[in-house]
Amino acid sequence: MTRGKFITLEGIEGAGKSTATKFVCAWLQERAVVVRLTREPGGTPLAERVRQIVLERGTETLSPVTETLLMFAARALHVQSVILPALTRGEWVVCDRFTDATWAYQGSGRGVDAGLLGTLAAAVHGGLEPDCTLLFDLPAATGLARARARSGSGADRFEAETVAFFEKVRAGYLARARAEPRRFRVLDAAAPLADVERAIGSALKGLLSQEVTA
Ligand code: Z5A
Repeated sequence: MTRGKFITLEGIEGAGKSTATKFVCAWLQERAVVVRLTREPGGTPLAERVRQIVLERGTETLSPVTETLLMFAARALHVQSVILPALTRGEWVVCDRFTDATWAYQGSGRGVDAGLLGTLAAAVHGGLEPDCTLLFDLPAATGLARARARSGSGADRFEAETVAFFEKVRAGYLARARAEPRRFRVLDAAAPLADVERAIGSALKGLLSQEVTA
């Protein structure tokens, strides 16, 4: 059995990932690919509970390191019980965020030490990296305006952050994309949806043809 492909979608708040995941899954299913759609933080019942903890605006402050540990705790559950089993069965896993989000948000955004992030990533999913990462790139002000128009006053802990914070996160993502150009496909997420979907289709075509020629 050939291992499935692991596709991740990344970007700042309001970049359009959730909208795009539906398009990605439909595009693959039309070509007879068995797809498992999932997300981070979350993807298992326990990891979804961790998600609630990191998103809610509670009375207790989460330090950047605590936030990082919670992201990796959720990821450890998710990798072991959802992602690896699905890939081994030959399914393609489409995941709304993965470890690049931790590098961008906790690393570039919050200033968590890169050595710690590398150690945790190796311990939690050493040997597993996405085959393709679609990075939805757009100015932070545009993404935040979209997200806030949708959420109204119910903003979560991240939606409540400043434009300056999200610009740091965006810069972190772009630096990762520059460092790994073969894995990343950077998409102009400020473009009209039809253009974004065309660019996604072109990235997926490339991935599917690798599968056929492998
Ligand atoms: N987080 C972290 O810090 N560290 C980690 O390791 C991980 C996550 C894994 C998860 O919250 C938070 O966890 C996340 C980072 C942090 N917070 N932030 N920021 P989430 O999943 O609730 O938040 P999100 O991932 O940012 O989702 P989102 O706000 O729903 O954004 P989105 O999925 O990218 O956008 P969308 O919902 O598809 O689109 C937003 C709106 O824009 C919507 O009304 C669309 O109809 C519209 N849209 C989409 N595309 C377009 C185009 N092309 N043109 C115009 N309008 C568009």
